[in-house]
Amino acid sequence: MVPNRIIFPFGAYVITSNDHIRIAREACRGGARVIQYRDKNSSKQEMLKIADRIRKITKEYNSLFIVNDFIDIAHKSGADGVHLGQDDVPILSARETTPDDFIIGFSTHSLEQALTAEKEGADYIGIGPVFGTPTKEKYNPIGLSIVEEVIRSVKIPVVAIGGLDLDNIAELVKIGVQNVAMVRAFQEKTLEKVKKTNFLLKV
Ligand code: 3NM
Repeated sequence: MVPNRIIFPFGAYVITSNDHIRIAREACRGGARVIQYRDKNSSKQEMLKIADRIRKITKEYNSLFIVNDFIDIAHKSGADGVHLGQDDVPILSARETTPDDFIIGFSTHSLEQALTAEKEGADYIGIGPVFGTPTKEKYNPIGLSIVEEVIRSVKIPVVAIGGLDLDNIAELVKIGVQNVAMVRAFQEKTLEKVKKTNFLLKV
């Protein structure tokens, strides 16, 4: 079930890296409806400070704010939800400890995982990596046909991720993709790239 408060389609789903606050601000200005704070380097204390600031920015622009991996940081900063991976807390356990309207997104890498995540109550799923990416090196690319199959097989929003850039969005649009998450592509010229992405996705 898609909660009423999920703004769908997302279009450009912006994942922050390094310069989190600037990216979040520019992304919101450019019209991004979802910002995910993904931070593999900072301490929990630093993360909370950054998350608080991103929360304020996203509120101003009425964009959703999702924290990667950490339910506690999401809670404390008042984020709209969390994004979990296959090795994180299972969806069912996360549901037990979070409010009903808390958004739980889940990373999937196959049709089977996508169907399971939907059954277990994920609000949306990530599917990927579509193409090879240094940002998530250990995963093999799944290719466009699996993404297409997943889009046809689940009812919840599907966010394509991994190795995506403005150059390959047209290929994704052809197979029905409405949401793309990107890390590297949004690091520079964030505002401009968010606008272009949403234009290409027609959202
Ligand atoms: N998750 P870039 S791929 C964070 O397949 C992440 O679940 C993936 O980075 C998944 O846009 C990925 O730089 C990395 O390729 C995406």
